[in-house]
This record gives sequence, C-alpha cells and structure tokens, in this order.
Amino acid sequence: MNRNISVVGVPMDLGADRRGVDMGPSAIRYAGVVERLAKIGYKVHDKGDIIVRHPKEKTIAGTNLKYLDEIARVNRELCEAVSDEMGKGNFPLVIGGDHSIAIGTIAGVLTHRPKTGVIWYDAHGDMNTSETSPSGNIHGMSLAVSLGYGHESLTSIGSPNAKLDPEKTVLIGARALDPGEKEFIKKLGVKVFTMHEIDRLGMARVMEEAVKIVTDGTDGVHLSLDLDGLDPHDCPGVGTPVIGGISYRESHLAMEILAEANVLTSAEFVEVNPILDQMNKTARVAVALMGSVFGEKLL
Ligand code: 6HN
Ligand code: MN
Ligand code: MN
Ligand code: MN
Repeated sequence: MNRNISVVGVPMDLGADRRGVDMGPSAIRYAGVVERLAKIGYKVHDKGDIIVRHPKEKTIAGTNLKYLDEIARVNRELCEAVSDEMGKGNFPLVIGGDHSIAIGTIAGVLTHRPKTGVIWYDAHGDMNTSETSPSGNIHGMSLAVSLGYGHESLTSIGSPNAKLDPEKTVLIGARALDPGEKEFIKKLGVKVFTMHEIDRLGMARVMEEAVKIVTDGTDGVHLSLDLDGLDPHDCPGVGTPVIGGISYRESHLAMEILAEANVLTSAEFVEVNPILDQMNKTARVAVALMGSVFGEKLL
C-alpha cells in the first residue's frame, strides 16, 4: 500500500439535516487517527479541514434538497483537495462528516483513477434522487450522484462524465432501503450484500466476492465506510442508526481482508456523531478499523 496518507477532514452535517456529525473529524482525530497510522509505518499528513458554513436557509427555490448550495460548494472544494493529494502520489483518507461528502471524495478520486470500483459499507443505500428521497437529505443521495444520477449542481462536480460503474460498485451491510432505492439498485445492477447474505455466507466470503467485483477491470478501489453499517451496539454515535448491523469483529475481518488484497487506493470514514456517544466510542471504532484496513497486525 501507498506509504503516504493525506487525511482530509470535512466537518459537514448539512447533508444529514444538521445532526452533529460535523464534530466527526475532531472526534476521529481525538481518537488518534494520525498516531495510529504513523505507528504502523505510514507518513501521515493531516491536511486539516475543509471549511463548512452554516446557511440560514434550509432549502432554495425549486428543489426539496436541503442545503444544496453549500453542500455542492464544499464538495467541489473536497474534490479538488482529493485530486491534489492523489496528484502528489498520496493516499487520500477523508474523515467526516455526513455521507454527502462521498460526492466530492469520489469525484476527486475519479480525476486520477476513472475506473475506480467502490465498496459502500453502510446500513443504507444512499441511492435516492430528489424524486425518491423521503427526507430531502443529501447524505441519502451520494452514491446515486457518484453514479451520475441527481441534481446537476452535484453530478457536475469533478471531470465531466467521470462516474462510477454500477457493475463495479458493491454495497455491504444494507438493511434500510427506501422503495425508490430498491428499484434503482435492481435497475442499475449494483451488487448488494445485505445483512442476510452476511449472516448466510459469512463476512469472509462476502468480502472475497466483493473484492473480485471491484477489482475486475478497474484501476483503483475506494472504500466508503459509513459507521452506521456497524450495529448501533458497537457504533451508537451515528446520525441514522439501524439495528441488526455488522459487528465490530466482522468489520475488522472485512478490513483485514481488504488489507490482504492490497487493492485500496482511497478511503473515507463518515457519519461519526460524537454527541450520541459515550467516551468517543464510535470514533475509536473508526480508528481501530482504519488500523486494520491499513495493515495493522497483532503479531
Ligand atoms: N446515510 N434513506 C434515508 C434518506 O433520508 O434518504 C436515510 C439516508 C441515510 C444516509 O446514512 O449516509
Ligand atoms: Mn453543524
Ligand atoms: Mn451512508
Ligand atoms: Mn448510513
């Protein structure tokens, strides 16, 4: 794996309708992300945070998308930051922040690796558009946008026409999909390993199959890890918890299999909301999983 990691923080909560995940980057730094990765031999550059403003107006005329303008602006900046770091040969590690920031991260990644495959580790699909969204919250739309579907001011971020290939996109841990998302996932042919498949096949097999899909004919692999993919028992500090999730141990195994495959070229860890936590638990889980995915070993 690339030995140079650039950490970019995005203290965004507008995509989640302002629920406190803007404190996620601080919580993850406090949990020791830089030290943890430096200890296993990486050069870690903390690039600080992208600045997020808090607009007074929730919606703008003509759309039901909340905070669209500021979310689009932040994601444009994030796209540039990620693209710059990759241009310098560094591995971008984005810490959030609500999951709307995947729009900018992935757009930036695609400027260097236009055929990137994606592992989307999440309780949700994040496959809504303004037509199907029950909430108007953009964090429920980011994967759809990265695939090329959604509001123009979001889909236009990054290189024109650089979008994810649905057949090289894999969802892991899904258990809360809206009706429109289900239809869309089937229509596009996105592979989903729901909690049912994880229970039935086991995480090892699920990850082996996922790695096959995202590496087949691609030029990079991005991990988009929403901490709500894990069970709220292990990760209570998330904006939108859903019971019946992936365990802490299964998640470590998933990260270890990814590390062994040695295919990851970018990653983001999102939706940490320390307000809902005790002792910064969810951010500490996030940093522990980063340790595993970057190759930390017990012996
Ligand atoms: N996330 N599907 C719901 C919505 O409002 O669109 C929840 C989205 C959650 C998004 O957790 O990143
Ligand atoms: Mn805020
Ligand atoms: Mn998500
Ligand atoms: Mn989620």
